Amino acid sequence: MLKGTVVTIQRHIVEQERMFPKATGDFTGLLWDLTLAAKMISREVNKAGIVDIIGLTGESNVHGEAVKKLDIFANDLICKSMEHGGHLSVMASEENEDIIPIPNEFPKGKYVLLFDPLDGSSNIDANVSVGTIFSIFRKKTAGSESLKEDCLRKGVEQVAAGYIVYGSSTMMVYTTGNGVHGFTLDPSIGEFLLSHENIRIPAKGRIYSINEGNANTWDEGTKRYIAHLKESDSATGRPYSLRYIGSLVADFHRNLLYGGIFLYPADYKDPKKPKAKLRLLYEANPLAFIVEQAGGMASTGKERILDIQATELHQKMPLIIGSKEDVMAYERFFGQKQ
Ligand code: P6P
Repeated sequence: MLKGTVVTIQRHIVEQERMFPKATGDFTGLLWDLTLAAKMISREVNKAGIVDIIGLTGESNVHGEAVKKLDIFANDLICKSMEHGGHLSVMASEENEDIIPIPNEFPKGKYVLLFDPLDGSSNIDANVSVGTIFSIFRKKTAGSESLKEDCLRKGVEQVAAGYIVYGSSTMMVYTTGNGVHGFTLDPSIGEFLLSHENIRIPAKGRIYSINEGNANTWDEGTKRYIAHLKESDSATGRPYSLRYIGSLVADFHRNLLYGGIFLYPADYKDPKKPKAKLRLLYEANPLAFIVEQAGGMASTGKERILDIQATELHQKMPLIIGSKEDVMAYERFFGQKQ
């Protein structure tokens, strides 16, 4: 990239497309539509305190979680922004129990979009950063029908993934398999401008992110690993620092830039039936693609996230993600018995 020039995300996406001689511009159009939706969600999130869209809708989503108006707004906006472009054959969202077919009045395309429209939304009223997460596959079935089968994939098959974090500034971070690049929204011109080219996560961090309130539900290996982090580190003579916002995109984004490890292990209260919380398709997979492209690692504790074959839209998975040396250290502890 030319140094010192102003690069918009639109221009960056076109330059990424040029790396694929057979590219038809379809993929570029899809990402452009996503950036428009991101700008409109950012506008609403940033004025939520003013306009009466804070508060519960009185409804709940497929997971029984109370739904905030901004969740609904973000979900509807992404669907409406993406369904008519002719780039997609099917969508699936955290907010919708089943797949979101492309209406018959619109042309269908060859891509699949999976997304969490507003992750961390329970934090909205407290003005804590929230985020949108997206994962894109190429349709694998023949024909143009909207099929769930095209959504149930292995993370390694993703052609793009990214997130938008709505914080002190709005940033969009994405990968198409050629590194990870971050863009900061300049609201005065309504453009995402390249601010973090080719993000690399430090091999080892000094931050761990986990909900310590769940400590009694952890398996023995996780307990030992977290206790290990609280001892003085041989290299620095200091323990790790705990940083946990409770908003996945915000916690992940900080650790991507600074280094560190985010952990949401399964609940082992019933060792025969460990219970995970985070979703594979539109939380773990896209962030795993990003972190690996940035030189990091994403694991369940014993398996690479991107190798897991999805079997359900809202399938949950333990997520251990961040600096490679930290995730590898966790894997050495995980599974240790008494
Ligand atoms: P807990 C938000 O509800 C979310 O899905 C993620 O954004 C976040 O990392 C996690 O749940 C927080 O969960 O159980 O620590 O409140």
